[in-house]
Amino acid sequence: MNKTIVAISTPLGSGAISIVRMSGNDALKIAHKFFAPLKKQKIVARKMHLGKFDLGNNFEKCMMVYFPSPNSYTGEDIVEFHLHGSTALTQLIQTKLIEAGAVLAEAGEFTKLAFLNGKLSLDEAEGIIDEINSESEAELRIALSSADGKLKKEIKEQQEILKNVLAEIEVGLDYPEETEFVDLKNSIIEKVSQVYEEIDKIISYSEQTKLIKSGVSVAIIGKTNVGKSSLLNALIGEEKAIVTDIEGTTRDIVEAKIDYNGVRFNFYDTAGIRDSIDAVEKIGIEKSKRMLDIANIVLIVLDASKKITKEEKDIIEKLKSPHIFVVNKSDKTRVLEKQKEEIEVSALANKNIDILKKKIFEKTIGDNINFNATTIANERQLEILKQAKIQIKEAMNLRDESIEILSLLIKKIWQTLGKITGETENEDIISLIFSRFCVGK
Ligand SMILES: Nc1nc2c(ncn2[C@@H]2O[C@H](COP(=O)(O)OP(=O)(O)OP(=O)(O)O)[C@@H](O)[C@H]2O)c(=O)[nH]1
Ligand SMILES: [Mg+2]
Repeated sequence: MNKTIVAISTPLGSGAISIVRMSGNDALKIAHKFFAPLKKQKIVARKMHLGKFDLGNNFEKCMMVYFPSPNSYTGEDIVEFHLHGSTALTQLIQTKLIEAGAVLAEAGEFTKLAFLNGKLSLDEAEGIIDEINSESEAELRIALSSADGKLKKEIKEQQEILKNVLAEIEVGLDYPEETEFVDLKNSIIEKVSQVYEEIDKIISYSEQTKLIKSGVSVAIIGKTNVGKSSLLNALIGEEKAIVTDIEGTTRDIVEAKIDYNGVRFNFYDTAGIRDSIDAVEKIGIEKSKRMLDIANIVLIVLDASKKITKEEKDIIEKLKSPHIFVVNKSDKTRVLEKQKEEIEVSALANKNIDILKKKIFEKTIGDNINFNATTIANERQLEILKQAKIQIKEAMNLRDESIEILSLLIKKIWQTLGKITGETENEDIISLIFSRFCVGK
């Protein structure tokens, strides 16, 4: 039996308006139990009706709109109530609708229905999730290009190439006496290599995209008192971290974010590294060392007025992530030895901070962002593409195998790619994807 679902589709809290939405066969019938247009006119499709919602003892004056199937977001009948923005009111109305037969929607259920009814492809749906969750401008632009179904189109093209290859093989096997198998194999492998190139390109753009979406994490590491906290404050243009001339001022990680060229950068100011006997400071120093491995880039802060120490050399040796040497306190007389690819700054005098930001951008994101490239919506899709890439590589090395084995592998690649367009995907994964939505979307 087809159920009618209901949810509050706007964030909870007070605001100008809130929307409660129903989708399903009974949406209009349930709506009629409570809502009557002020002028008693008939409900017309896709038109806002001003009316009264019967709450039992009193009425809520609100707007109602009806989208009949199939021309709605979910493809089913949809009714929306546009109410005054109050949590108590929207919850009361939702309860009334449930009492009258609607069922509370699960997270992402509206968009899941849209997918199941052919209104959206899987990657368009995932793009919508990201759009809702995006925090920076770059993130939003990527989500929009994905919501546009660009990735799906691109992957479909590749699937099409593979399908044609499979057809070619079929014909070859049906007419073996007329087929030159060596030529056939060469031609297959050439086409599969083209698919490889395409997938590889998408993967490398996606790695950039991933960084943009998660935000770039930048760890500020160094000895005590070199000016790490001062540098954090200069980078974000705000006095967020405590600065003193006492060694060991920062004990825990101080986090701050900025938007630079449309990308989110998360800075982590850490406890200065030294041999400390203080138990709390020791924990902080352990955290700092861990940041060395997990950050996308590390700023190694050194004091221009002092010679490099053994502790600092030890930190530098352990570095795995990309890094930049930041020589701070450049307003003082230089004593420090020259470092590789260093940037001289003065956190105190705000000198060269912009140059440092630019350098961080270049070393993590690259020269520029390719917004028009086909991008990947999320980790799941990226994993699928990487899996497909391995399978294609395998196929390309199968020159000596029989054509039947090659054909089996190409079918497998085709199915792997189908997990992105949703064509070969199973129920479980689809449910998992839609559970990432909030209820009401
Ligand atoms: N002359 C000069 N002094 C600076 C500069 N940057 C920071 N300082 C001073 O250096 C001292 C230490 O600065 P902090 O930013 O607290 O240093 P930190 O590395 O965070 O220190 P810990 O948290 O103790 O590890 C303070 O007195 C700052 O005013 C600079 O560019 N030039
Ligand atoms: Mg500090």
